Amino acid sequence: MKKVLIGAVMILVWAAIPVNAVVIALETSESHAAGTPLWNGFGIGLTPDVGNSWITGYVQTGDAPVVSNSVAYQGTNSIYTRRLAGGLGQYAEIDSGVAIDVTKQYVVSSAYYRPDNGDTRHTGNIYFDAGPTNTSLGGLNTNASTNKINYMNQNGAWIDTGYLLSLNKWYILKMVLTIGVQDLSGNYAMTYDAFVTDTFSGVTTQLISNINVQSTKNLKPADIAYGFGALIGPGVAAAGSANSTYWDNVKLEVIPEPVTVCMLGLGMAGLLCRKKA
Ligand SMILES: [Ca+2]
Repeated sequence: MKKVLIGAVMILVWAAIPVNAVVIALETSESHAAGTPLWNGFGIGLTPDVGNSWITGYVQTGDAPVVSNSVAYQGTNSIYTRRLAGGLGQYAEIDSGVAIDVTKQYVVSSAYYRPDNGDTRHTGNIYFDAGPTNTSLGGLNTNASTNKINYMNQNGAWIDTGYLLSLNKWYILKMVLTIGVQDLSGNYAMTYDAFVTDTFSGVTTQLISNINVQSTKNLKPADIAYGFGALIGPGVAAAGSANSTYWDNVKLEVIPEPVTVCMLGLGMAGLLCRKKA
């Protein structure tokens, strides 16, 4: 009888243990009274649950989005944005006030609801931006004709993802931001992934992966010092009608570097005994 030891293999396993994201800006709307505008038109905004402030968006009529108790994803309040026919949007931005760490990933998310309320159009936009000038880097919105989600590509154009949204239903829109290499001007390129969760079924769908932001909008030193923001608001209204959307749990998070541990494993790949005839 001859025994043949085929192999005993030492296996080194490197495992990245996921770490919970750290919230750097959050608005649940629960601590503000219904009817309160997110900002007062003079540059003074509500203080969110976590983060620096709500500030004026780059397109607005002087009327801010307001806290509403009509419908909510969690609690009793959310944020209502409405754009009148021929009017400009009610945009507002939540800022973290936390400088960007270019070695980390960031997450921008919000619950999003399109009401069946008699308005003929229900398009909301959520962008991520950085720095004091509210320059949108990328984002998601709803195509007003097809009711499908669009993303912003590297040329600033809206591209159909094919994901169809229903009215009177909360979805969670999420974008994961990855900071890339530094260019010769000292600015950083960025890419982003986007996801949507149907809160009724609980199913999360990846919409896009590794989309470049516009190179002309690469992160500049002033943007990095100021930090990321999440800008929400309504899309364009239809002629003769308005456009309504609700938002809840608008959130910015930073993902800490994963804790990498080395686990030493001794694996016996096989011990084969062979009997010689
Ligand atoms: Ca809420």
